[in-house]
Amino acid sequence: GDGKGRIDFEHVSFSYEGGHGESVLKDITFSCLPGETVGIIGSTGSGKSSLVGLIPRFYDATKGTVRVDGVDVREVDPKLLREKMAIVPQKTVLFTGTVKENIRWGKDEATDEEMELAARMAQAHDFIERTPDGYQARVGQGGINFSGGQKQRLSIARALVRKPEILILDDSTSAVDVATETKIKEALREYAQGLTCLLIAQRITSVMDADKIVVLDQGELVGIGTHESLLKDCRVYQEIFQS
Ligand code: DUT
Repeated sequence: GDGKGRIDFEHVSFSYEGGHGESVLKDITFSCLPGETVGIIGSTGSGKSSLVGLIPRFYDATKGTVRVDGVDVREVDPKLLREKMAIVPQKTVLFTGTVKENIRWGKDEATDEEMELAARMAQAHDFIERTPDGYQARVGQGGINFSGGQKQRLSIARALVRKPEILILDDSTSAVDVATETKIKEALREYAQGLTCLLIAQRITSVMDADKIVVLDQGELVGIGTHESLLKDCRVYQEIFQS
């Protein structure tokens, strides 16, 4: 397609500076086409977070090339690069302030309508409305007055209000129940068409309806394809499925 939000990994290897020199990612090649939802699955330490961290240039590849919209990310100012994307980290970061301030963080010009649509897509609108002060409710330090799953949904709303071309969810629905997670994915499909979405997950149910799934094992890409094809011919995927 000619849409924006294409990502290419070309023979990418990566090791952390000051690490043990060991490759955390080994010769990874795959593409996310504009508008695709790509799942990334693999056991803990397999390199999932490191892989997506190369896209906004939290780190740069040791070997190989990462491209966004065809351009080598090393040739792009990280600030400009990050304007195209929204990343929901594993650990949600909320600050003391209102729910509204937390969702609009980094996008102060967003209207109330835009904020509410983002919250609806993230399945956060209903629980926000149920609190006495709604969007004006105070978020305690570190978000202590919200559950883990609610905090994750607020972080997803914060990402969506930025209307990114690329959305990276790093295990951001781990504390959200499967039914609610499904609703989030359906809302994204309906309202955020054309959005390229990378979905890191531990649970197969989180990624099984993705356009394709990348399976990592100790830094190596050991499978890529749909749920059905991986169940047939990727041993690591079968093992995750059975566990
Ligand atoms: N690693 C470091 N330094 C870091 C982060 C990670 O050395 O700052 C190592 C730990 C691990 C490998 O890189 O051996 C891959 O870690 P990553 O966090 O990318 O793996 P993951 O698949 O995202 O693990 P998890 O599911 O536990 O988040």
